[in-house]
Amino acid sequence: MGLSIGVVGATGAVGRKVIEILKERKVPIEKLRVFASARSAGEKLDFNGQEVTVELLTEEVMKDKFDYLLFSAGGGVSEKYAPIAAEAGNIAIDNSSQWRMTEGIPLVVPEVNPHVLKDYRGIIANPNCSTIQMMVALAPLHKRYGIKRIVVSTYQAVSGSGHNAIVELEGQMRDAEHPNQVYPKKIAANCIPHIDVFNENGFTKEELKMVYETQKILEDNTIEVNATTVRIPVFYGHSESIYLEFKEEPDLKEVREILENAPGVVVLDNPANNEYPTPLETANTDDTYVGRIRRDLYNPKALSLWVVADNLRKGAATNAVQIIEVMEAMK
Ligand code: A2P
Ligand code: 11C
Repeated sequence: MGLSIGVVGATGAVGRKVIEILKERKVPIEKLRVFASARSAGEKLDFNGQEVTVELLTEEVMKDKFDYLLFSAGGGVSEKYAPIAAEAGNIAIDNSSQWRMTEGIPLVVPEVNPHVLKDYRGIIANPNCSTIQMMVALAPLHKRYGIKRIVVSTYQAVSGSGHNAIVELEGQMRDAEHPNQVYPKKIAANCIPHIDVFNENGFTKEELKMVYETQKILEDNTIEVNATTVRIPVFYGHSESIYLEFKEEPDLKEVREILENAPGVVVLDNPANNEYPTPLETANTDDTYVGRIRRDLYNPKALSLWVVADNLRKGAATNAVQIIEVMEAMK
């Protein structure tokens, strides 16, 4: 028997990717239902060559029986509907930030902490895209050397802000006068050090997500994270410049070996041949790419890395679909 799966926010940038990846990874689906707002209810989406009609999201439909519901319709929708789905006995995998830091709700990167899913039902949180790729790359190094401090700057694609942001960048690339509605400033030919809202401590919510989600996933609240998150005029793929201080001195050769053997990681690091990951070259794949691996000039216990992944795939949809795969494998 196949699975009964529902996608909430199915017409959005992540929702569409979820449907694509369910098909690509051959998740055994018996019934797929797709939900969105009144704006697009009634529209047809393609799944495996079959038309699926977008249904209006209501409290009642969330009480139907699903093996998995995948939410990517924003925090407000997840706040209201994921508990209704969970209460009805469904597993709700939520892509928003709504439930990530709630105690008792697992925050999962399947390559890193699948153990928290054992015997669990209810709401499961998918981490923020910038956190996911950082965890895939850093968790194996943390295991070996113990991370003390992370200083990270991100270079994030506009697709992280949803479909309207993709349209905004396209518009401004054609016509510099195209107005900015999603971002506070023009994004074409620019970079904006402002993702999500500012907190009173001067960090943005996106930056604080990277701090607290990292500590929750690695189960270590002593890890210090300092993040600066920046939007750049790239469509798909987030990049991160990461400086890491360890408790133990890392061996550079061993670091490469650990990363080469880490699940979900591809090392692309041969500067002499201009080999390092870029978002344009790695987008549309599910791996997390690591390059520019180098020791700090002053601190022998510190390294720098460059990490790139497709934010809609590994950073969102693929990670959510992998959670289904891991849970099915645990049955
Ligand atoms: P809709 O197409 O009906 O607006 P994105 O992040 O790319 O902007 O996509 C957001 C997704 O979330 C879309 O599928 C959108 O549906 C859906 N969505 C937004 N608000 C609601 C809501 N109140 N109820 C159901 N779906 C919603
Ligand atoms: C971005 N990281 O690129 C955001 C998108 O908490 O899931 C995802 C926001 C979140 O803008």
